[in-house]
Amino acid sequence: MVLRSETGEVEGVTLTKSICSIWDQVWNFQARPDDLLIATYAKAGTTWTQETVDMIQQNGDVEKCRRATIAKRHPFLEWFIEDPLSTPYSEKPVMDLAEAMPSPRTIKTHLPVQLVPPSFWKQNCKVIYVARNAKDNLVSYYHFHRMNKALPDPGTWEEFIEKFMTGKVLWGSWYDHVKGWWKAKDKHRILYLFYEDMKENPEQEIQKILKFLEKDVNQEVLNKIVHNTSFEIMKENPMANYTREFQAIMDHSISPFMRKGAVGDWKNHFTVAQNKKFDEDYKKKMADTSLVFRTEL
Ligand code: PPS
Repeated sequence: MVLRSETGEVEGVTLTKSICSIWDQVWNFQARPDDLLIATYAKAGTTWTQETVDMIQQNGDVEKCRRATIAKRHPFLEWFIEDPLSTPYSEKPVMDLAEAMPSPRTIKTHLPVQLVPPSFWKQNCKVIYVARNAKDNLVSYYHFHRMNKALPDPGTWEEFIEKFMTGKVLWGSWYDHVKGWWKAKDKHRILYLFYEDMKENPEQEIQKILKFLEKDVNQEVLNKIVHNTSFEIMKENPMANYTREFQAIMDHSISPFMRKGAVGDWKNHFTVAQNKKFDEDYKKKMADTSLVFRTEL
């Protein structure tokens, strides 16, 4: 039986107790110059971007991309992975895996920019950041908390909206996260992408990633990447849809990891009153940024 995680804080940012317990190790992680970091607020399109990047790195070879699950292909910096040698269920830091991995590595993180291990900046690593509009991000996060027992209990939908607005959720405030990374892109090698753009015009966004990674593919390969990173294909891909591992903690019958993959699903969740309150609060929290999101296409 897996218990829901307790939380702690690092510099005011809510993280799981487990992450807090290995924080020194996370902070001192040694990045390499050719590491690529994929950074997101949780549920903003991480897995989608990971699969896209891997398809690019493997030059569109689907079989190569299915060599391992997405969690094994790209270590999740601050997280834990099931220890296959242990019964009952136990976990070990993913970092152990990352450290043993040959270069070039692609690493996933949900850390806000100020908590990214300094070695990534020292090594001038490239980072792809993906942001998703707050309302869809919140809806996706709520359903993920319901199905993933490694996360704290979300409470009711109403309660979860409140937690999200106050930033008392894992990886902290969505508002600070997207704004912090937006600012950082002027100082570091960061490609800042939006989930909504990826949905509207995947080919165009893949082209941006190609350019950023200084890679080139022909039109046939590009078409293949667009096809294989579509929601419909990824939903059925066991190497990308999280059905191959974390079975003790993720219950896809409550809500699948690949849930809807849409822009605007928030409309099916927010009441008129909730929406009004959220918008008013949003305006205040986002008044100090030039960052603009689309909540529908
Ligand atoms: S995690 O756990 O933080 O790594 O989750 P993450 O991958 O960031 O986000 C999961 C949401 O992304 C949707 N998704 C996609 N949308 C469109 N196209 C593709 N290919 C795709 N792959 C994953 C996934 O369905 C989750 O969103 P929701 O809204 O819950 O469906």
